[in-house]
Amino acid sequence: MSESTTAKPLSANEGLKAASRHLRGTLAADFADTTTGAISEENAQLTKFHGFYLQDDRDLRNERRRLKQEKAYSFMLRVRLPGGRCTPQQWLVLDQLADERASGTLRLTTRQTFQLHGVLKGNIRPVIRGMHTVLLDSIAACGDVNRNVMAPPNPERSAVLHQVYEQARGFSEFALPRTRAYHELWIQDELVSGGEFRADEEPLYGATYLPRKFKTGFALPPSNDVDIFSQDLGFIAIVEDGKLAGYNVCVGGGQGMSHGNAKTYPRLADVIGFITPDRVNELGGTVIAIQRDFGDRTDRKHARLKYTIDDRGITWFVGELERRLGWALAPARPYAFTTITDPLGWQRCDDGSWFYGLHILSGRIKDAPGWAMKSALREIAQIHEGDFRLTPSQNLTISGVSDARKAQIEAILARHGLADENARTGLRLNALSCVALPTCGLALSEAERELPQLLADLETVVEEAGLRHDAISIRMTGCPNGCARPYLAEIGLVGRAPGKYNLYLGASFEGTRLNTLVAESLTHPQVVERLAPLLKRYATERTSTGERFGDFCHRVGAVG
Ligand code: SRM
Ligand code: SF4
Repeated sequence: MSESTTAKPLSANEGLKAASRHLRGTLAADFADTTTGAISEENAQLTKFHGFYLQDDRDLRNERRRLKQEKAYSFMLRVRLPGGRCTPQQWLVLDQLADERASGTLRLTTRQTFQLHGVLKGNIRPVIRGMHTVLLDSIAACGDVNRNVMAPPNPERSAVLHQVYEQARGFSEFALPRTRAYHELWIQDELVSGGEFRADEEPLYGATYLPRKFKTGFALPPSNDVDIFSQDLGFIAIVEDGKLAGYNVCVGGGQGMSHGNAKTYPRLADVIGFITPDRVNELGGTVIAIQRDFGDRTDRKHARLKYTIDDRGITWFVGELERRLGWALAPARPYAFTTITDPLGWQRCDDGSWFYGLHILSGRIKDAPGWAMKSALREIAQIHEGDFRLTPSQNLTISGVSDARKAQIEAILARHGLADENARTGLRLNALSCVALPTCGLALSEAERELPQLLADLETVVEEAGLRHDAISIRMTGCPNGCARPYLAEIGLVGRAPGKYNLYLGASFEGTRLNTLVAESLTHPQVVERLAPLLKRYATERTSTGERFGDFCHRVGAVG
């Protein structure tokens, strides 16, 4: 299938996928083995396609090594949740599974879904079966396939929003792998070790799936809440005369890079033209097929669509796309993004109902003394008649609330110490961080656990400078892979080593311009030292036209 023209050997994962009998590998036997909490390296690659990763608690590594025990293995499981929508019933099941079968917390991700951490090997099946009872799954939440499809969670419950969401959900279904391995292994128990293998058809992916992960998002201007230019494939809804006319298509976005490897870089997607809504699946499927056939299967650090496009050129890509489609894209239509921020607090919708946007720092849902987020949301789920929408900024929208229920929800939030969650500084409300330590095997530094103190330190500066109500985006990750999309933040902090961060400045607030590296390996105090004078200058020297911090950094030469 691959037309990739290189003599280099294929990466190890390619052989693995090919031999996996459509993602079955020896998973059945591995999960039957109760002598270890781990699975084989090969199977650990395959479980990603099923939505879960082998991890170990890195806080416990030294102690376990000292005691000559195996690492504290467990799994992170990611739910597939197109557009981030879930029902109260689904919420309650995940809440319970987190308590009974995982680490007791839920984590909202930057792609609008849930992660459970600390799922022991023996709990994988019960968790997946529990999810299955409320029609949730984790298929293709990770792996070399189209991942969780993003869609705007927040704006009005309008007909257009609904259409865009349905289109995103439809595309998620369309681009799912067709293998029955997930159901056989985790739900039906049909395939025991060595059992008969029934060949599956994978018309879109073939036997070796994609060279690398693939990400799709739908945006509805003026909000770029899904960070559309960071997606491999983006659909920007164009509304004319109050109706959905179609989508501008963009391709080749991505964030991941590696320190010290100039061949890897974050890239903004290119807008390549306009299509009508009925052509979304056909176009999206064709983009995926081109990446399947031309993506670099020899080097996983060079295997995303962004590199395929940069290696061959966008003109080649559009030509190949239109050749396969048999029709040409129309010229892109005008659109404008003005924000990425989630609306917080109560908002009235077109249909007369309300939604409540709730800020949740780093998307971590847990209970702490005086701050019982998990219990509060459980209670809300027990009385809620609408749905929940997870946002790309790791926040939550409680959507479809009637006048009668508003006061009840407010009372629950207040009783659990959450009345003022949205009354934070503009910096905190626009902060994201990735999970990083202790679970992420790739973390070079802390992120989620470091962010609260960093924000507290910067908030002192922000308050003194009179910037409390100014939205400034700050995103922190524990390594350069870019899971909190740090290269699209006005202030980006990227882990370099334990306690050390690279500082990036100057992205546009609405996610249309990447930031620039301005300092390497700063400690936490050095980050504050470096940002404090700049924030103070911003307070007094910004233009009177609402100049954003990222734009200010460019104008005053703070960015290279
Ligand atoms: Fe990510 C790998 C967490 C969004 C780029 N990401 C990982 C892993 C699975 C680590 C691993 O491979 O062992 C992390 C698990 C940590 C943990 O303990 O939970 C992880 N990524 C996350 C999440 C949970 C961050 C968060 O705090 O919310 C996000 C889950 C999204 C989801 O629900 O599907 C998450 N990851 C992203 C994003 C943002 C996005 O997609 O909008 C990116 C940048 C966009 C992109 O893909 O270019 C991202 N993650 C990566 C990469 C680098 C990919 C690359 O092309 O270089 C890796 C490493 C890899 O794939 O080798 C990675
Ligand atoms: Fe892990 Fe790096 Fe992603 Fe953070 S950015 S979750 S440290 S892979």
